[in-house]
Amino acid sequence: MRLPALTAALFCVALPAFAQTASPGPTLSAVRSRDALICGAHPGAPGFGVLDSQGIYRGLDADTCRAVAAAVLGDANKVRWVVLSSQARLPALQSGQVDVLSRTTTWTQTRDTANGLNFTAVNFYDGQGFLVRRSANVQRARDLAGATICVTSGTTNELNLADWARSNNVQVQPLVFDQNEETRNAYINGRCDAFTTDASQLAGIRSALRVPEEHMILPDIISKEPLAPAVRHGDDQWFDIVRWTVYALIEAEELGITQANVDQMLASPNPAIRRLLGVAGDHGPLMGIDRRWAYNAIKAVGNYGEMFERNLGRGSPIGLPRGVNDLWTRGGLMYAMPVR
Ligand SMILES: N[C@@H](CCC(=O)N[C@@H](CS)C(=O)NCC(=O)O)C(=O)O
Repeated sequence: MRLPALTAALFCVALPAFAQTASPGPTLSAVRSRDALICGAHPGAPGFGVLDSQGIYRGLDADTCRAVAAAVLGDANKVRWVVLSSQARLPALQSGQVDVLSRTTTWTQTRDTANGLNFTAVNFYDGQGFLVRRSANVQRARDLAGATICVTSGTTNELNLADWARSNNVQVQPLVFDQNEETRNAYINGRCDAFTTDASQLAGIRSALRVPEEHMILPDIISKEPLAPAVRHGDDQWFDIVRWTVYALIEAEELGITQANVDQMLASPNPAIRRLLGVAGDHGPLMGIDRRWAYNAIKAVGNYGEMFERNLGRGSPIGLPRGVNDLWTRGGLMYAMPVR
């Protein structure tokens, strides 16, 4: 051990970091040279990623990509959306067709290892549920014995349905479609008794049905679906950038930084706020990006709570409670690692 390191270890003091600026890795270089982020997006999941009536792509996943574009390029509008079906999404990321996949994708061990992906940070804790017609008089999932259940292929939902049926000794008939739109239409046209996917997507699908009140989501949640933006293996710097952008939005909520007050917050004496907003420290340059990375992201999309409320919360057509997606300080699971 060199002497300064030994002294530092003995006296337990932090050594200054010498390399203050990281050089750009392959994905960051590619994003910079094309001056746009390519984001793998959902064909249409209200609240997560869907075109609005003005043709603007909206949702929590959409805003996550905007935040990354703001952090990296200083402009949240520099995103190109590539719409991907459930089947196509992982190959599109693996092959480099997209820089990031922000599309209701569950973090599983197989995807994280064999499929060559890295999940950055959970932006929504979900779980699989069932949508049924009220007229069917089904109250609980176990009442679905003998039912035909619509499900989309290339999702975690197919295996979860089989696992649930097996472990609860319930016989069901899965009806599998490649495109979510087909699954939805099959449900609407009465070809199946229930539609199963992530419960929050079901809430979005329900809200967009002709008469939402005629349908209900059963109270049973049969799986854990931690949804996270993913990047491909092999570019640690890019992995860090996407991960820390998600953390920055969560940390901003915890620190009380909002889209509206972020400019005043630049003058805050709070060291954690100063570091996050790039007033102190080199936290952006340590990832090869601007020191105002988090400021730019928050200014563009707001903090995590604002993103949640706008896209999915009580005031939105989806109407979800924060639940487990609340901050850890309020009993939820949202816990950002510290920027320091
Ligand atoms: N979180 C689950 C499911 C997410 C998902 O992609 N759900 C389907 C069913 S709602 C979907 O969005 N499909 C769109 C499509 O393939 O058109 C996963 O990662 O597999």
